[in-house]
Amino acid sequence: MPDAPRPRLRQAGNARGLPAALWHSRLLAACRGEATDATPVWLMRQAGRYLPPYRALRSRLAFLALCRDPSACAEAALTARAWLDADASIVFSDILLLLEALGLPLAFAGDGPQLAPLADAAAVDRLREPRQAAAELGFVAEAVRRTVAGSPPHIPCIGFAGAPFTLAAYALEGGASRHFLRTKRFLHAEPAAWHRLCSRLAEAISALVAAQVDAGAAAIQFFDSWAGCLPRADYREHAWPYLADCVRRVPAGIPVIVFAAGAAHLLDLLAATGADVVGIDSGPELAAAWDRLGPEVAVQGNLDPALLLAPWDRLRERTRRLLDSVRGRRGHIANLGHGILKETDPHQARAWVAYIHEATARCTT
Ligand code: 1CP
Repeated sequence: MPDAPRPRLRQAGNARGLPAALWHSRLLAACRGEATDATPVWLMRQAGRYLPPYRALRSRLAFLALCRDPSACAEAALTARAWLDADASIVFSDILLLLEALGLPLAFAGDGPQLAPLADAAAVDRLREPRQAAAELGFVAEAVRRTVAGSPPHIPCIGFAGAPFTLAAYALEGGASRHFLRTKRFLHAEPAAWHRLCSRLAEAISALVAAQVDAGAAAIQFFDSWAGCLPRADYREHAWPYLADCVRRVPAGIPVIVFAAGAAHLLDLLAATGADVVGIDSGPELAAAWDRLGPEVAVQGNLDPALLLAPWDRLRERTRRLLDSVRGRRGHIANLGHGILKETDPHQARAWVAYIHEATARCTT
């Protein structure tokens, strides 16, 4: 049976003219729902604090300084990819840099980010012009360029951005939040300003994504990390349209992954954005979630990041169970259900990647 490419990509094919090694790489083939010689795997936040070389970089550079230094970013991304033998790198950056470029001062104090939050509806109109804001992040594109240049030919670099809802929520809350009360109050009380905010964000996000693709990013992931706080009806009305707009505006031929945390109630809406791949967090059983989405969409995930801290035998058994549950289907990208924890033993993370390759190795002819 011929492979049936996903709808977005079916129309586009290799519209970017990617080199054959990249186009047929495990990750991009899985995004198209094609058979692969082994299941592709990468880890969200794979270049993070669990890795000693990353901690060494961070002892020299503050987090934001690192983000603004393309050669350090490439070093972080490439070292992590090579250590893990992952099937993709992800550009080293952060979703919040775009908010800073839009005019909200950003700091990383202790563990979490802090932004000067938007005070009211009028503050939305004082944000900087979106395309200009994205253009200020030229160092992100340069980090992509250097990451691609340092990668083996069959390893795609994933570019990324925050989704409009999650960025709007950060802009309104000023940091992490438990109940997102400012966000919810704002979107219900000021629907017109909410619309202007999310439209502006979608514009800036799309420009940032286009710049990453021009620099060589071969796939794009949108992080809607906080989407799960919204009831389904509110997500559909106040968040989905802007994410769908971002997905639509990703240059043709580039696969799109959308990920939301705590969002089992939103998965079909995420797929309905037109994304090629839906990231599934650790909540739902992967096979059941995939059944709900249908075989036309690829899925990414969804091992609980805490399992990487478990004894190896337990981790292997749970991973085997996960892989067995979707064996025979095309388009699974192995990953965690959220970012890798800083407590993770890097040797165990690397053994996990090797185990996935070994347990799924198959003949494609
Ligand atoms: O101390 C440090 O070194 C900072 C830790 C760190 C890192 C490694 C932060 C702060 N950001 C990053 C890099 C990062 N952020 C990457 C690239 C690294 C990789 O994947 O290899 C990516 C894709 C992100 C995306 C990101 N940043 C998200 C979406 C993913 C998710 O976890 O849901 C979010 C929500 C952020 C905001 C952010 N930046 C950093 C932290 C600690 C947070 C989350 C804080 C919070 O919960 O509000």
